[in-house]
Amino acid sequence: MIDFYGFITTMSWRVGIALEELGLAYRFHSLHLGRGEQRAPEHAARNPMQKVPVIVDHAPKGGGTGITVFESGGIILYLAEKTDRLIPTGTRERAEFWTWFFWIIASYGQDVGLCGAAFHRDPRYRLDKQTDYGRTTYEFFTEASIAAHHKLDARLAEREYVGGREFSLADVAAIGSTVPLRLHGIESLDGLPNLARWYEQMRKRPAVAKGLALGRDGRSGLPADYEAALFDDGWETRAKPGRAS
Ligand SMILES: N[C@@H](CCC(=O)N[C@@H](CS)C(=O)NCC(=O)O)C(=O)O
Repeated sequence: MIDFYGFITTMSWRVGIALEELGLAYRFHSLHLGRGEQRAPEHAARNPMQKVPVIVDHAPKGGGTGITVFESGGIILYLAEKTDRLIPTGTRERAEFWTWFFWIIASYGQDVGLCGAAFHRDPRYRLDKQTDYGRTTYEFFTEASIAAHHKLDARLAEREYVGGREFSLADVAAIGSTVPLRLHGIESLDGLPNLARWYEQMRKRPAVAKGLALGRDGRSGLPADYEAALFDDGWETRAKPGRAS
């Protein structure tokens, strides 16, 4: 059994989706970030960064005492290794996979996440767009996010999936960050056809839907329109019939 500590955030979605894709048994514990539950001493003991997501695996491969892992990229790699799934075999396939997996973790996820966190949720980063500084910074983050989505679209023009020819952990890592696209400067996927195709494919996966639903219990305290944008509610109405397989 795995204890999973998370909230309705892009990094937590990565972990929920990975657990569901891999069919692992877990218990979800929602830590309300707005109420500061991530800073409680028992959580700080699991993650000195006082953030989510975190997992505690009580039945690790090879036995022994429980293993605690934080950092979404590290957690999902741990889970993939535990099950020997979602990472390709073969030197070339793995090299391609690692390249794109770490681009998602270190570049795409950061560029889009900063854009969302900076201007839509975290009061520490809520800048005054009326000032020159606020406007310039807002534009900087939004442009970086839009550019990252275009790079992902270009990648998906050459391969069906982010990490290569097969569905992999790179897709799991990416979809969590892509869902709140309306908060990340992407009003429409019309100019991003490859990303649109992949996005619809991912959203139709049952494990993705289950992972996204974790902790969405109506108690987030977020404004309803913000929460709807966070989950990109109504994405189906944008989907073009027959595009995603
Ligand atoms: N690089 C970390 C980022 C974790 C992170 O920033 N978590 C945020 C939510 S997405 C959090 O817990 N914030 C609470 C806080 O900073 O107080 C990961 O990928 O897990």
